[in-house]
Amino acid sequence: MEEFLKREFSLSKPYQGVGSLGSSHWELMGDAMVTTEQVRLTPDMQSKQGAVWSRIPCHLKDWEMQVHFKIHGRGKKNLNGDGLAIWYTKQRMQKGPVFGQMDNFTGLGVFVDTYPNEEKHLERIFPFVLAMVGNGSVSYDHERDGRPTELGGCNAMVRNLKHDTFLFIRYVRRRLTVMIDIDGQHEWRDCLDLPGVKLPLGYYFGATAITGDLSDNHDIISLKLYQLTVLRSKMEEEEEEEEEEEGEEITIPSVDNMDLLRWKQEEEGMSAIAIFFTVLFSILGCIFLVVIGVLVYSHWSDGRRKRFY
Ligand SMILES: [Ca+2]
Repeated sequence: MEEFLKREFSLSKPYQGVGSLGSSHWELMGDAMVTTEQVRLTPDMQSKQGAVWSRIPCHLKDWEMQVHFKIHGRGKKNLNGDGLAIWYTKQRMQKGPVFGQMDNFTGLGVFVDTYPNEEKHLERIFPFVLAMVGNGSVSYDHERDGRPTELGGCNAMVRNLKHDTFLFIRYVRRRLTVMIDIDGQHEWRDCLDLPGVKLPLGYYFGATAITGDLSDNHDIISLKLYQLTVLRSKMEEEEEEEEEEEGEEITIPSVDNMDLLRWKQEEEGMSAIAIFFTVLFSILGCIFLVVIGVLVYSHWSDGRRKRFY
C-alpha cells in the first residue's frame, strides 16, 4: 500500500490563509480561531462551539486521516467538556449539538468525548473515542454519549498531556480503522476496526468541538490526509466494476449487519401504538358517554311519566 499526502485536504502550520475568504481550502466557523500554534476550535470557556471545514468534496476511494490534536483546560477530572469530532460528511458548516455539528448528519463522525453524560458508565472510562455512521435519519443520543449508535470505540486519556496526541482514521476497501497514539511512544493503538462500512464519495472533511457548562481548549494542530493506493485482487476489481455497471454506486452511508434506521422505526412503532390506544380510549369514552346519556334519559323520562300520571 502506498500513500500520498493530499495537500488540498490537509491542514498544517502556518495555516496560511485559513479562515480568510477565498484563499484557503479551509473555512472556519463559530468560535474557532487560528493562531501560529494551532487551530483552536473552542477556548476553555463555557458554551462555545467552533469548526474548521474543508471547502472541497473528497472523491478519494481509499484514504487515511492523521489528526494531531490537543485537549487541555483548567477543569479537574470529569469537570471538563464536551469534546471534539472529526467528520467525513455530506453536510458542512452546519452548527448543531453533536460536538458542534448538526444532528441527523450523513456520513462518518469520530468523536473524542471527554465528558460522561450518562451516569451509569461502570465499565467505560472517559475520555472515550467513538465512531458513528449516520444516514440522515439517525440521531446522536447525547444523554447516553452516543452508545445506541456506536460502531465501536476505546478509552483514551488525552487531556492535559505534555506530549503530542494523534488520532488516525483509515478507510480502505470499505474497512474503517481507528487508531490512537496518545502515550508519547509513537505507537498506534487499535481502537476500532470494522469491515463493511459504506461511505459515498464526494463528502467533506471537517473538525468541530463544543463546550457547555464545562469547557476545554480543543485544538487541531494538523489534519493530514493521505490517498492510499491499494492493490485489489482481480475478484475485488470485478466486483466493484459490476457494482458500478449495475448502478449500485453507494449513495447513502450504511454499515453491513447494522440497521441505521432502527431508531426511526422504533419511533414510528411507538406512534402507531399511541394512535391505537388513542382510538381505543376514544371509542370506550364514546360508549361510556352514550351509556350515561341513556341512563340519564331513562331516569328523566321515568320521572316525567310519574309526574304525568
Ligand atoms: Ca459526552
